[in-house]
Amino acid sequence: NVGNKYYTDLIPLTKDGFEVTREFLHRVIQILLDFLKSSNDRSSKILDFYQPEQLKEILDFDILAEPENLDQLLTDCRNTLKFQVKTGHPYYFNQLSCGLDIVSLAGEWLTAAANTNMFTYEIAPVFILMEQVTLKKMREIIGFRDGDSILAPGGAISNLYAVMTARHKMFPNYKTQGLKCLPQLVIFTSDHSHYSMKGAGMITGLGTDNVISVPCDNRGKIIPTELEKMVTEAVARGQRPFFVNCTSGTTVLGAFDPIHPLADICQKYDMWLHVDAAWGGGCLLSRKYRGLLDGIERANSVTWNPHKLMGSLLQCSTVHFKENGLLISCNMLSADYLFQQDKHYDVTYDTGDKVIQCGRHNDIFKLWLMWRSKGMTGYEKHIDHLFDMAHYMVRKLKERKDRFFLILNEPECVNVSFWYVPPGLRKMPHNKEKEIKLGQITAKLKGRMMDTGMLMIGYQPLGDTPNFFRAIISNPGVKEEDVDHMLNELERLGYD
Ligand code: ABU
Repeated sequence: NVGNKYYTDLIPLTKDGFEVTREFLHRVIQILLDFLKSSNDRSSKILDFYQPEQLKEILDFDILAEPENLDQLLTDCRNTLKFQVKTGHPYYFNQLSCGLDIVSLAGEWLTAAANTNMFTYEIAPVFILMEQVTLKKMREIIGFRDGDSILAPGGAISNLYAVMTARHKMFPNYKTQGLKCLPQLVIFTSDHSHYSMKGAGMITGLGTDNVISVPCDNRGKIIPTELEKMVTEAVARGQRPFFVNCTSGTTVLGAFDPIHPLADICQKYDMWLHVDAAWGGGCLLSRKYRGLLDGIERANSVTWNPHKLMGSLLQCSTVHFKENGLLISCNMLSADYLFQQDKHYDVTYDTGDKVIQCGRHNDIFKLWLMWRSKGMTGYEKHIDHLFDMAHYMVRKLKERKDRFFLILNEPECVNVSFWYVPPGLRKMPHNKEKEIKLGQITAKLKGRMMDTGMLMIGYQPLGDTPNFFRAIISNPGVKEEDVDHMLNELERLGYD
């Protein structure tokens, strides 16, 4: 019975506290197992939605002067999960990261228990080696023979590393002299690419005006001839184009930019080619879909987030460089309290000086363990299944074409974008006015979805296209009947 006990009864504060500790953690695990069970129970809700002010009334967030007992902490744990969205639920299609892999979860528990920092081999020997082997494997899959990689806190930071490293390669004096030694550098990226490219321009001192958006075709893919035109215009303005971002799997439509033509342009104008495959990188594991990233081996750097298509637990983002040595020379600050050069082991295994943060979370164990559990063949099946489900959904939407309107008839990835068309608009010809109405209905339906809690799909506008739904199929537990549920539920919620 832990009811009347306090944190002071747990190890390490109490010498004989192991039994209370065991009981307390068993109860936490029971709460966690209940959460996992309901996350996979199709009759249970994904969320109990409350407005922020209501939730503040329901939950007690106060941190008091006096300690709460362990029973209260268990109630806090249960309530926390009760009001959390179940992102592993098969009816959750809301973000690029859906699902909850149990092996990856086991890795994350043990990662928390090991509670180490990834900056030195000294305190994370197994995890450092695991990271090296896994990242090398990813580079081989990309097609980089040598190179270097690092795990970063999210794809935006991975993309930032790519910009910083490119600048360092071309202008190494920047590290000591700062902006004054640079010409006006310019980044090019498609107008469907992730907003983190603008962020990288802002953070690196280029300014967002110097992150130039290149138009896309009607499938959301960058138009290489437009890129070349804009590069020559920038040169004529006296600017220095130095970085092209090619997106492999855009956030909204899931489009893949053509890598070879962009690589040719980069070669011609001496620019760094970065492939942001944060979303689409997982396709490299499937023989059927790897071709979507044809030419990726020509990139100088690649972002690839295993927490997206590969389904590793959040967060797990990687960035890979073709040239070895650049990461360390770009970021090294040689803090000698951590990175002593006279340690009694090979200090090239210390990763901490390759990164801009000091403390770095261990994001490798959950990925490595999950990958071991599947092997290459299991991962290929995982990716192929996601695409099968997306293709199934597109077929079903086409069968109900009086009630749904596909934004892209043949999406390239597992993003399926569409409007739900309510009864009152079905006879109206498709024009801008109708699109505006459909956009308003989309936001309204999302509200109903969240209030009833049996479905979650994201929505957004894109350029001058008003709000539409973007369903993401990245939970390998999704089956055909779950896709049927999604469409039926949309029709039920949008009956009027
Ligand atoms: N690029 C971060 C993930 C965004 C999304 O889930 O839609």
